[in-house]
Amino acid sequence: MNYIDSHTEGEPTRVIIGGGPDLGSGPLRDRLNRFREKYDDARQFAIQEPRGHVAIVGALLCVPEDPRCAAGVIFFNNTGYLGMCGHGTIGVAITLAYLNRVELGTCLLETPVGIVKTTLHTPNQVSIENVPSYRHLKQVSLTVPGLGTLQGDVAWGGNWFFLIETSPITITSENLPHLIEAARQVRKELRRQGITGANGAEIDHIEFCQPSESSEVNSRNFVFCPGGAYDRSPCGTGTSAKLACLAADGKLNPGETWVQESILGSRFSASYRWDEVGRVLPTITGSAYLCGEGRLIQQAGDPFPTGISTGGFQ
Ligand code: PYC
Repeated sequence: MNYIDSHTEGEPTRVIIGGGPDLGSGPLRDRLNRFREKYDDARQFAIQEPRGHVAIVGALLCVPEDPRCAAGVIFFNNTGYLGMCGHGTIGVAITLAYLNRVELGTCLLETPVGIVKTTLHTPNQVSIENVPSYRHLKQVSLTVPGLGTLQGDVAWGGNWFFLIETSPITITSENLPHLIEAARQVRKELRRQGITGANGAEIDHIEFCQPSESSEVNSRNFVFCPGGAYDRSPCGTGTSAKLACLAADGKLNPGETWVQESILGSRFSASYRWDEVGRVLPTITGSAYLCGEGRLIQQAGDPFPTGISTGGFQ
């Protein structure tokens, strides 16, 4: 399996450019289901230790169904599949440019949850116009053992998020173990109390926010991902969900810039426009850098042919 690695504002993406499963044709959502049902070994092989690690998001390039798109892409991680991935889309865009499959300027990418417009400003800096995003539930009260009662919004930004405006724990790298544990407890309580996204969808990403120390930044976040990793970047889909909440509260106007900082201090700048049915169309700008290229192999007799599962880490 051939891959190219990059990181977007610190968050890794592994683009599978050859030797991945052949998922056939048809809507990407169906191909994602085929990936999950028939070829999950390939996901594990590409992402799990020792070939990968918990923080990598994989991106399988596919032939798009819509001929306007430069590529189709299915995102996955150490425990499963993602509808969309903002940092990953930025990583895919710079990888396609490196492969000379796209030029600087605008191109479309097809994902299982819709078409995403990407604009390569330079070989490293990319804007993406994400799928329509919206707030589903406002200020849900959630009592979490050890943390008390927290208020959070449920919003869609290409994945489902529970967003807590005032983080229960200060967002610093030193506090990572506490932040991870707190987010895990929040997710557990959401599941236990049956709080979901639309149509019963599981809320699998938790986002804590707090003001930034920098006057150029609007907010700092910590995002806990489904497989137990935290996002090193400010999270593209998480920033989209955040914009949807700000827009719904009238706290950010269309076209105004919102600078979102990650726990590492890396930044996305973001803005939105309304779509025709009152959802926000977020544009997220960030930078990605290539950091590896290679071939994953499996030797006969390997006792861990598809790697080591970190599923229990949740
Ligand atoms: O950037 O959307 C994102 C993302 C989702 C999970 C990790 N990164």
